Formats: sequence, structure tokens, C-alpha cells
Amino acid sequence: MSTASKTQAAPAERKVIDPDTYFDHNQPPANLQQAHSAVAAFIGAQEAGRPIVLVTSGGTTVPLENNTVRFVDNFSAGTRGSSSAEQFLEAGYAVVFLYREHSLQPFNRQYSHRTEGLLDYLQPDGRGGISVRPEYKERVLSDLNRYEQLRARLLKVSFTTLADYLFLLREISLLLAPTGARSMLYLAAAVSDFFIPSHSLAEHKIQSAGGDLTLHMNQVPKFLRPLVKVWAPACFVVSFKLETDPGLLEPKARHALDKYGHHVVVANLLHTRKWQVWLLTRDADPCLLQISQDQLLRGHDIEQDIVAELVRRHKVHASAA
Ligand code: PAZ
Repeated sequence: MSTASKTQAAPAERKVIDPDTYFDHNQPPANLQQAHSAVAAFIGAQEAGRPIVLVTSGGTTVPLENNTVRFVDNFSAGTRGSSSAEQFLEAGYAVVFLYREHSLQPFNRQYSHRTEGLLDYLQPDGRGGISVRPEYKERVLSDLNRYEQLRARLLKVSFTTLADYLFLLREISLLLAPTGARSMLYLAAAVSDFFIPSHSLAEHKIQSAGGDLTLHMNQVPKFLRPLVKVWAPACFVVSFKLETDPGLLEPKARHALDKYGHHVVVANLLHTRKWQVWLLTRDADPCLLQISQDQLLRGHDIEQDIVAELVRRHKVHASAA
């Protein structure tokens, strides 16, 4: 069989597999055991009653080859997740931050993925050491103090592929389950809806000598269902819904709420996501959260408003449990 044809499955093979079958047929990430131990120890170290949140952030990749040279990526810089993690820390939460490797991270996000790199903030101090350039000093010191104060309540775990993400999501959800309503799952990562099953993956780099490449991708099983019903049934679950067609946003968000029975969907449109989102629940009208362009320019992140509102709702949920 040629490499190119190995990446294609005949339409007749196409079916939606269930989550258990997915885990049976895909490889767990190399950091799964280490993440299990670190998250278990982190949860165990939190003082009684401290709320805990799992924040997922960044996009998953879907490899086209086992020895991966090419992959399909999902859009997300990790701004939403990393900024939200900061807000949860400020609100007193312990945060497990499950993020796409090399995407934005809490606090450090202000100093990466910009025109300036680390070295642009620094200068030799003339005595063989380094110092922060005077024009950045105030900002760096304030961010550093904030980070130093809060970082003990932050645990970071990274993923790259869809499979990494799903294995880690299941593992961390199962570890959080015994903490019940005290924990929130805040699923802001952009997760692929399609993947190439491992048995159809090319082993080596797909060669161009064979001409055009046609990809056939299967639908990813809906993991929110077991997450809500089986993995972490007592936790407060918030999912995100991203659309580009405004007409689809509310119906799709409502459909997710009805289908999975979780607590909140945060709905956003690609081009307005930094200043406008809607919080949807089963029994109320959508709650619009919006900031002005002026607020945005002055450094107000909409995540401050999203997290404040969710913290309020989580408290209600936890006290009713
Ligand atoms: O990471 P970012 O700030 O660039 O984008 C955030 C987002 C749009 C990925 C997030 O708000 C979101 O909607 N996540 C879920 C995407 C989905 O529907 O799969």
C-alpha cells in the first residue's frame, strides 16, 4: 500500500467510535504517569476547602504521520486559558493548567510571542551581571511580584496532540472527581473534531511523489459526555464553544448544554472573542459579557469578567452541593 493511500480510509469504514474505544486504540502521552503523580500531589497539598480549577488552554494537533512531520492544528494562542488561569489564582483557586506546549502561559504570556524577546528586556549591568532595562522595570517588577505571590498554587501540564490532551484530560478529571463540587473544569482548549485513526496513519513522512494528497478524517468521540457523567460527575463543568457563523453560535451552545448536561457554555465568535462572550445555562437567557475597545486598549482582559462571573456561580453550586 502506498503511503498516501494509507492516510485515506474508505468512506464505508467511517463511523463514530466511543470514547473507550478511542483510548483502547491510541497511545497515551509520555508524560501521563508523571502528570498523574504531580496532579495527585498538588491536589493533596491544597488546604481543605480551597477551590481547585482545571484550565485547559491552546489547540490540539492531529498528526498525519506516526513519525510526525506534518499535522493539522486547531486555532488558539492560549490567551483565554492563560489569562483565565491568572484570574482564578487571584480569586484564591489552586489551578491545574493543561496547556499546549509553546502556547501562552500565565504571567509569562506578557513576555512571549511578541516582537520583543527576553533579551530585549535585559541589559548588562556593567559588573558582570544583568539588570532589567529602566523602561521595563516597573512593569516587570509588578508582574514578577504577582507571579511570585501566586505560583505555588499553579501546576502546569503540557500536551501537543489530540491524544495527549484526551488522555491527560481523563486522568486529571478522575483525580479531581473526589473533590466534588469544590472543583471546576474550565475547558477553553480548542480541541480537534476530526482525527486520523492510528491504524490509518502513515508510518513515515508522506511523500509528494504520489501527487495530490486526500485526507480522510474520522469524527472525534464526544468526550464531554463521559467527563460529565462518569469521570467527574460532581464537579462544576464549563465548556467553550467557538464559531465563525453568528447564526450557529447559540443553537450549538444550547445543543451542547442539552446533550451533555453540564453547567455553563461560554460561547464566542472568532473575530470578537476578545471583547464579547455569552454565558449560557439551561434555565436562563444568555448572559452577555462585553468590554469596550477602550478597556481592551487599557489592558483590561475580558477573562477578568468571565472568571468573576463563573467564580460567583461556582460558589452557588458548591454551597448547594
Ligand atoms: O486561545 P485564544 O484566546 O486565542 O482563543 C480562545 C478560544 C477561542 C480557543 C476559546 O475561547 C474557545 O472558544 N475554545 C473552545 C473552542 C472550540 O469550540 O473547540
